Amino acid sequence: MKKSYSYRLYGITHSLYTGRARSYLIKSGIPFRELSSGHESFKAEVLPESKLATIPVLVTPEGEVIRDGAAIIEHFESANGREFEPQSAKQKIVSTLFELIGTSGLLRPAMHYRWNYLDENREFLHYHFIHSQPEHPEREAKAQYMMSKMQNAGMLFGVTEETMPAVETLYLQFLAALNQHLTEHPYLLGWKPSIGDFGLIGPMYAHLGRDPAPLRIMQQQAVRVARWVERMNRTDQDAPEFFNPGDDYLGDDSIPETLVTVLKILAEDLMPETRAAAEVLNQWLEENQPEPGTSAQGSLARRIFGMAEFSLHGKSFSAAAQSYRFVILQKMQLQYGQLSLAEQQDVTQLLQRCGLQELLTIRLERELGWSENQDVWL
Ligand SMILES: N[C@@H](CCC(=O)N[C@@H](CS)C(=O)NCC(=O)O)C(=O)O
Repeated sequence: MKKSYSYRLYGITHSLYTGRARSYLIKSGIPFRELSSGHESFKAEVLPESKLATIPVLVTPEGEVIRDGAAIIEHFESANGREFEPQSAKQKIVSTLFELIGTSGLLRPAMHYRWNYLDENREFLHYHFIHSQPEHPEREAKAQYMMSKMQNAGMLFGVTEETMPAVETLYLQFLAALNQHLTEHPYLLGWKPSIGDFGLIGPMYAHLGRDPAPLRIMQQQAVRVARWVERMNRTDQDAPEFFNPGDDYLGDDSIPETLVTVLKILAEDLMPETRAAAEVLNQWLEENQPEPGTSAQGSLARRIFGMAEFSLHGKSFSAAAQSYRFVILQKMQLQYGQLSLAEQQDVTQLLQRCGLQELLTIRLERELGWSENQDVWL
């Protein structure tokens, strides 16, 4: 019998942002068929509605076109009682924090371990890039073009000969700490995945947990993280190594010390980069005064607001400042604003311990909104 898939997910296996939406659909038990954005229908039917040529894009059985991983997840979460959003204060904020880390904070190692290890990764990447294109005479040339376009975009995240050792040290420290955290629980916040797990799986699946060189590192140095990556792409809980499993987030709004350690490491570049990116964007806003409703997000590397300059481990970094970081940060700050005073105090204390408290106050001069599948300036 032919199975019918009611949802269509336009994406590709090696795409970072597709990994977030795909994992959510899998964990939610939503039947879908994944189609490459190289399909004719992507240009003909999807693009006029999705507006930007990014993936993932979801087409619902009713024909609604939803672009952006967060919007795809929100489409289901708003209808299912927020199944994957922890309800207690600290866990809710930490979940959104990992959405920020997954969609912005880890782009640098994700790009580095894909594009600066080409001896190991080249054949694997070539397979994926060529098979994102339908068969036609220019297929090879198009694949080469896309590969060099993405490689160049990868350079914009600040990895140079000079900074590479710092990027690797930080990533390996993070990997070891996350591995340690996953000793006690199968997911970030306990026994089921959260919005934060879905954010984090973006870079950890397509790039860092799948491309040959970083996959090797993950399997050899962080087997629990490698298992979490597998787990995030299975419908069931997939935690047979835990002999007394629960089925919910941890009780009492608990944030394990092991997760605090992970966040402290991530704070090392998340904080200076976010601070510097906010300065760049605020400067751009002042100089450009975009009309309310204007699109705030171009496709990767095409809308450059400027380079965020910051230092880390004594090295100078220069990385493209992007608006998406502030889309998620704004969401986190809104969630914080809705907490009671006592809950806000709890969260502030936690973020202080992680070196992340400034995330509560760094703001752009203009808010970001969502209209017709795009992030817009309000
Ligand atoms: N904010 C979007 C970003 C999507 C995105 O940038 N996707 C990448 C692939 S992983 C893409 O389509 N890049 C092509 C381009 O920007 O031209 C989301 O979360 O879905």
